[in-house]
Amino acid sequence: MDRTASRVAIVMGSQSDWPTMQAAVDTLGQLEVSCEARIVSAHRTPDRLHAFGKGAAEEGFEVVIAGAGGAAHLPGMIAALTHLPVLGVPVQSRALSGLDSLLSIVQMPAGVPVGTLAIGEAGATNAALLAASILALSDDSLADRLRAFRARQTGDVADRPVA
Ligand code: RP5
Repeated sequence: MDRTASRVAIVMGSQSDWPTMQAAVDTLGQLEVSCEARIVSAHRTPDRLHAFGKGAAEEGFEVVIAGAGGAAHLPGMIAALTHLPVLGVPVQSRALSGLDSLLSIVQMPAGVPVGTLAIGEAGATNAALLAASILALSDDSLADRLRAFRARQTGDVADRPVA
């Protein structure tokens, strides 16, 4: 495995998914986890999808975050092509507000899992945090950074609302 490679792949079906998926990139950046963002469309670039899924582990990625909207088969197809953990982010669609994306990603048949997060930016952020938690199982310094992240988050919550 290439130890200089990025640890997390963040793939999205379209450029239009970037405003959502950027939250995953930003969150991994805060935790100093290396990642690489790519556009891989299941229906517009099927050969790229196949090459990415087949080669992801060999490229050195340890976790894949895949975001897509609408008939969002991207995360499931990637999960079919790799043994790496795949975290799916349903991107909010115009037609059905992302419910279509969510149902397309979450309801995988038994045997090929996709860890499905919330619709939109919250899902992208949490996919990054979950990816970091997975990597932290064998990375003590990342575990420390995750604990510090949580402590900062807790510290940011005021005791009382500002009236
Ligand atoms: C999916 O279709 C993408 O993931 C995106 O969320 C949605 C719309 O794509 P564009 O038409 O904006 O390229 O493939």
